[in-house]
Amino acid sequence: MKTTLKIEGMSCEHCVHHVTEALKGVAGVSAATVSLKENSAQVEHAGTVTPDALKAAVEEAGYEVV
Ligand SMILES: [Cu+2]
Repeated sequence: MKTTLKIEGMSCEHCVHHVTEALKGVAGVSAATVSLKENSAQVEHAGTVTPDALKAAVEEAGYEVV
């Protein structure tokens, strides 16, 4: 499955890395591509992963999902 998240609060490549690692840390996530330019993340994941779990991971890393 693929989910696109809109993320607020990223300002540099360090943030991108932080968010990418947070998303990859969610069990069932196989890939995460984060764009600073578009303030978004494309996440590939198993059907067991809920959008709420992805949102929680991003928020735990200190960023906002909108
Ligand atoms: Cu940053």
